[in-house]
Amino acid sequence: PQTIYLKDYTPFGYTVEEVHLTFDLAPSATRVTSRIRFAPTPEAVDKTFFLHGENLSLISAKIDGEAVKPNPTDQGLTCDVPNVPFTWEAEVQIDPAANTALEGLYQSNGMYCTQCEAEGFRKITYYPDRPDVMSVFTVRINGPHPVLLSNGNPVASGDGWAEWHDPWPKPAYLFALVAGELVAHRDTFETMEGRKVDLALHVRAGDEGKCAFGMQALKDSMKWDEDVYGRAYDLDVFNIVAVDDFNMGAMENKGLNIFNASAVLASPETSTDSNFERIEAIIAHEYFHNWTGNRITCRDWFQLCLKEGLTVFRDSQFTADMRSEPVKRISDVIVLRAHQFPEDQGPLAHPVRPESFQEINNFYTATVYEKGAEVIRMLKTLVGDAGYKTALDLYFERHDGDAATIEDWLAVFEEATGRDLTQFKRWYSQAGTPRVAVSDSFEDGTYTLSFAQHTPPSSATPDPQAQVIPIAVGLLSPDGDEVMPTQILELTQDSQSFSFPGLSAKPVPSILRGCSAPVELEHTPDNAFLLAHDTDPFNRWEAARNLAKASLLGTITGGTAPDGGWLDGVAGLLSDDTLDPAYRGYVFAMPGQSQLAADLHQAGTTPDPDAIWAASEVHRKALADRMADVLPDLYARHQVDAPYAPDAAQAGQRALGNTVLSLLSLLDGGDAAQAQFDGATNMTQQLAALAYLIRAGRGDAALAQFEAQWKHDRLVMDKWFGLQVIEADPDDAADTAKALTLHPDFNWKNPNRFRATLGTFSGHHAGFHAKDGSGYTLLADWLIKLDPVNPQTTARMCSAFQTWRRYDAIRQSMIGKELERIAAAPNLSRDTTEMITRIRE
Ligand code: HT7
Ligand code: ZN
Repeated sequence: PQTIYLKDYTPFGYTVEEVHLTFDLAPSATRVTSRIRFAPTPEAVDKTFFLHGENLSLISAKIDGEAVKPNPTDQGLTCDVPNVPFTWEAEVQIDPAANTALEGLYQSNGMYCTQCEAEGFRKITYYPDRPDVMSVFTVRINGPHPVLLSNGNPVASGDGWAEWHDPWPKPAYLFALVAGELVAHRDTFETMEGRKVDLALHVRAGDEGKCAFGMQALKDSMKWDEDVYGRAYDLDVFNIVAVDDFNMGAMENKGLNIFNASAVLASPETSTDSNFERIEAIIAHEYFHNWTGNRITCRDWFQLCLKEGLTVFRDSQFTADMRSEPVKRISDVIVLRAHQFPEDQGPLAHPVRPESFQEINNFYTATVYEKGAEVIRMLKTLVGDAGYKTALDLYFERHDGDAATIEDWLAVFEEATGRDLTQFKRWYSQAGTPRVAVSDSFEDGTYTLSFAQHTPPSSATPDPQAQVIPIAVGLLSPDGDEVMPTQILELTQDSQSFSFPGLSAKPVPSILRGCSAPVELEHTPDNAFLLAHDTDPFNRWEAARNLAKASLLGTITGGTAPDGGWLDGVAGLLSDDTLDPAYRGYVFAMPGQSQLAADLHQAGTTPDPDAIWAASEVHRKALADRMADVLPDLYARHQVDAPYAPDAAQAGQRALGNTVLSLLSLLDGGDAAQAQFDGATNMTQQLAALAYLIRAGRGDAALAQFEAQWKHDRLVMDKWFGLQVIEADPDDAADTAKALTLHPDFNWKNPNRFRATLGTFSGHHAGFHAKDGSGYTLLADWLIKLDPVNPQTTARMCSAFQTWRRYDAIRQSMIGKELERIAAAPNLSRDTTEMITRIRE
């Protein structure tokens, strides 16, 4: 496959003045007619008229009304064109019913929908399918469907047709079309500019009762973007459509967002509190793209973090404002460490702004999204809230309507704040997680903190240079008082020291408060002390986590019993009613098993998945035993009497109540869980109880009951599939997943169901890494089967193998063979070929 390089960027030699598209919908023979006005760019160096096109049957092509014969290439066509403005017309035929890859125009349950990011528009018609080509689209849809939608504002409609016009120039990846039998949940929003916007959430009949929360989240997002960023919505309508078959969470098409049904439909009976929170965040994320992504888009796909990193950062600010800032920060850091750190420390490492790719779909990664958001968070920390606001205002003012770059983005910060960001830019160009070693000394009342940074070299970045690392530090006196509130230290050199004079005793430092940079610390803090006294909620949680980790690693490598200090500290916090219940839920949560494997590997020990599993079980049981006396009362005190609401306060109560129930179940054989399952009136309670019943070895009846109750509901059944896999014992996990693939409702072409079963399985650390290699074979078998049908979802799931070099020689050899088998599959997609090649490197 061809490799595309950032350094080779050249602009397209033509501007696209306007685009008219007509769709005549038919499942296997949709006709797409395009009429596009092109004008040569006078200063263009490259005047090649190349239009992308894939899987299209060209029926006819004309220039200024005259038939032409374009030259086909392997990825589109070229054509001789005049050196003056001209009108290109083409008619193509496509086959949405056969489109199982879910890119371009496809069908889901009989409904037509599109997914064009990143390069799907070229499967709809011939076009310069690149984000720096922006144009105004008018779309006519002919089809016998009651609902016919496209981007922008409705122009006119009649029986069997509708016309839409989007006045905002946009790249083709933001194009969307939906046609089907859908019902709408409607509302309105008045913008700060006084514009009335008609909002609609279009869903399949039967799903109307699951729309209210998503609609409220949309209105909250619209208001928040006005209040916090001064950004108002800019069309008369905003449509969202829920689709069952979708490769990712959702897509921000201009004025017509398309959502995976799982990312928008919610009701208390069918959705957990976590589902509600995720839906609120995704709706906000897609809505925020209207400015960061749509009004200002990316010059090329190397700049993907320009819109994704910024939009993730914005959605995390929104969630922090709507819910709890510390809890949101903790959950973001857990995700960062679980997904981005392994990526940055393994064969798939790449900079936040990659410099080359073969298949861009493979670069919608935790690095581009989550590390991209962390980079913006650091930038805000460094320039301060006021500097950030000035820079963002300038960004929107200067680049509205542009296809911009990271250079443009950094330039507005430099101009707005006067800060030189040359060194900071390395966060965009260097791969790898910096490691920061900490040492300290105390002399004559002066405390000195010394840092040394080091980023392990990788093939993506063989010679990493020092980064600008903002380290948030506070100091506590030995009796637990804060003697220095949080200060930002800027580490810019390989090694650097910072002094704090005027102290009467050696303080206890609280370092990297709020996880102020996406780095790993090499440092042994006084965790028990910080757990008891730190004023920074993030570092207090971190202290609990460090204690848990140390205790677990002791059990795994030395067989030691769970640490009493950890048990006392966590037990104390769990019962401390002055703390937010949601926060206490996180303090209890133990590090994930693959995180422990990463820590062991980092420390030079080969991780043994079975030993990690066993140590985690021992620790859970030890905590349950330690708290046995207080658990029933704690459980009773964290039941919610009020009618269900998915808000942070109730969700926190339920989270803690369920955490307590998980411990109780280890003591009572699952009696309390059975009672909760039997009496549950919402999915959060029902699903948690079901999980603990499975763990207690008495889940069969409840699973059958759950299936009978929910077999009509696709999204709930995804939970049923996933839960059985994740709660299986390591020895049974592969067999459980395999048995589920034989279930009549295992529709493997539906990405949600495939991920619920095999994606969940690859996240079952000890099950996936079973000694006999059965987990590796199972996943490889299914990836080989899925690849010809849906390369994008297959390629994403290959990342389950990215950590393979951590494990023992026998496991590595088994994984190596499976990777080889996948690589040898006939006609393997470009997506999966690139992933497997990089993982094997
Ligand atoms: N911008 C979107 C990214 C995306 C995508 C979404 C759905 C299906 C396929 C996709 N490929 C890329 C989603 C987002 O980040 O907001
Ligand atoms: Zn996004």
